[in-house]
Amino acid sequence: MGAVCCLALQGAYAQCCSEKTQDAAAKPSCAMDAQKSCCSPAKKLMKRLRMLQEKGVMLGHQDDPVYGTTWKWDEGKSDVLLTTGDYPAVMGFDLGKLELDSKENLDGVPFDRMRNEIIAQYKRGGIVTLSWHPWNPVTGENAWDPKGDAVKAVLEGGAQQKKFESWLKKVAAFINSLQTCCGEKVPVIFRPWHEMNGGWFWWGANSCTPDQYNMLYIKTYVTLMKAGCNNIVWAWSPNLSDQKTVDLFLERYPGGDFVDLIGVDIYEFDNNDANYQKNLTETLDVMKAASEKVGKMAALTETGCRGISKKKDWFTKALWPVLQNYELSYVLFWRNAWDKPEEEAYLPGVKDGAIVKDFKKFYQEPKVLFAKDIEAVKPVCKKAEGKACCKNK
Ligand code: BMA
Repeated sequence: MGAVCCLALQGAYAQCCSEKTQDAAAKPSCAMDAQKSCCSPAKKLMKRLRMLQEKGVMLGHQDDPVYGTTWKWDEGKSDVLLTTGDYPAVMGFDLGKLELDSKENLDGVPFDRMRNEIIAQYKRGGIVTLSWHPWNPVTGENAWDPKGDAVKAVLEGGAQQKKFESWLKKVAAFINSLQTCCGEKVPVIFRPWHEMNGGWFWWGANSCTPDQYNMLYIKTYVTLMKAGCNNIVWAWSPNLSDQKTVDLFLERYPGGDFVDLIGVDIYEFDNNDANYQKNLTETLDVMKAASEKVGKMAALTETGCRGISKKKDWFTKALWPVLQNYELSYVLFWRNAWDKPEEEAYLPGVKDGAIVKDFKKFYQEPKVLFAKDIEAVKPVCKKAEGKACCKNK
């Protein structure tokens, strides 16, 4: 990072993101809650994530309660619930198109419905993670348009700076709006600017320098924290890479002040279980070393096997033998896409044959956690224990 910009951003962070300012900015409408909580919702979630990792790895699913490959928008439905009788411990949702004032995200999920599902997941004791595939602010195409030097354009002095700042405000407003009916803020794991080491997104490695990328991430952090988002656990996750070294893994790491959890995205697209296991092992080894180096928790932030409905025992024979060797916070399976069921479905639907049985077996693994396994695991966060409960962050 250019030293001046970095210092300027870190200075802005120091000025506006102290614990005091964050708590003041939160303004919970329920005075009782404000008094009771010694920590921000984000800090409580961090503490909870650490407790949960002692128990095992949480299973997550993108867009779980809003659609599957054979259904969409039904209330109370979920492929994971249908196959196992429980909801996933972690649910993922994507904010793409929020920046355009759309009522629905890029996959057709209405933002009002998303908010309700996030709150419902929180109330059942589950955890939520948010990703964001914003449109290219220069070309007006979607996130997968790497053209236009768009990162430079949104940074200080760039032609799209003002527009981009208004986008960040919309994201902040949505995240701040995640509150229960008594004004308790729902914490979320926010994972912006993911897969930055690939070349497919406008924030990807072919479209900006590491310094520019870091400034993008930090600008996002500072703007959202300034806007009072004290309910964000910040996640950062590159994609599987051919070059598996700790230094390359961390090449675009924005720094420990801005990141709480690191992750990686790894898929099996080629129906080659052995290759997936090799990639998974080698990359999780690198991530483990990276997480020790930077002192952050780690997660498998996206995964899945394309064509899962035709597999027999992928969860227990391909994934678990590798995954069980690592200490991870969660593993998030990507969406069972209603709009492209052949291409994208990563957890079984209820009628999917042999793999349903295998997924049920996976569900029985004591170290694989679903919603009911985690609901009771919550940090005690009384005022008197303020220091103790906040000290880990
Ligand atoms: C991608 C694909 C897209 C989708 C996007 C955001 O990986 O699943 O079809 O639009 O995620 O959910």
